[in-house]
Amino acid sequence: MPKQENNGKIRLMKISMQFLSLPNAAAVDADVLLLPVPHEQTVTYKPGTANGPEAILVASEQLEFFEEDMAWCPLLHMKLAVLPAVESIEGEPEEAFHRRLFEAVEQLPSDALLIALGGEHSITPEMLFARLPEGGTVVQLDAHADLRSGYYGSVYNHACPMYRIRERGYQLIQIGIRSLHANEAAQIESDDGITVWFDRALQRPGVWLKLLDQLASLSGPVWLSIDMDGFDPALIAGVGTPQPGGLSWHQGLDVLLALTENRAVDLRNIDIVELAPEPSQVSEMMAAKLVQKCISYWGKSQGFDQRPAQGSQVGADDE
Ligand SMILES: [Mn+2]
Repeated sequence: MPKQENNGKIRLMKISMQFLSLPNAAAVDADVLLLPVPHEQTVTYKPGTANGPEAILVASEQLEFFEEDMAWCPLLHMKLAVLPAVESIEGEPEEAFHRRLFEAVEQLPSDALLIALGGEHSITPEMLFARLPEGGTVVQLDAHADLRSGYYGSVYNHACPMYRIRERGYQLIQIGIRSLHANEAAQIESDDGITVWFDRALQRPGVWLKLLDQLASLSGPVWLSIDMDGFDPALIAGVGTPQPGGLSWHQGLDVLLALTENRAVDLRNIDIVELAPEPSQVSEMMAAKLVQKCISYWGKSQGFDQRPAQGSQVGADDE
């Protein structure tokens, strides 16, 4: 059984986790792959992101099979697999963990929708490098720019992933930013490969519409990286480094919809990171429902609703 050191406490992730309590398809047959990455090494404020993936999967037991926006049961037509978690091993150097994460993701079937569940935001770069080696655009929902070149002595810190991504030449669109270092602001200013939509500016309807226009005009491979602290902490208190302000639930869904409705965009990769479960359990429910929206919007855009009902939900008790 995998185990991990979490601020002195060893915890175990159940070997077999499920989404919506449904049986897991074989990875090679799956249309949707959920990859738990309960990695928490560089926490700077509130601990708990290592418990994020399990909390999301447990919360998913409470979701309906029917997804109301697209008015269908996505998993009646799609097969889903929750993959074995990629977890750090006690005493493992950071670099070795990130290499293992790259290798685990590199071998996954490339035509399925991958949704990685964090864990802290430091997990994004290696997964991106493995899935989109030819380049592409990263759309990042986040309170923080995450553009530091290093933090507390490590390039693998959760304050650094977008710096590492820019270093490799991926285009970057940042949405909801409201906390950054002066050096990060200077990089945004000087780097043509970064478009930033600051949270405060997005409060003006005209600016929000301009953002949606940009998403509608994108093309090519896109990685959607959702740091849950991009949302308003009044909606989701369970994040590692909360900041006031932030996107509403519906704004977040509008970003997802703009990308899945855009025929020129290839969106097969999403991460949902930095969830730190909390006593009300509202935060983990929001993340679980967001996973369901990702599956539903993407699946509908790919025409899965026209396919025979042979998905994971077949035979499941729906009462
Ligand atoms: Mn982040």
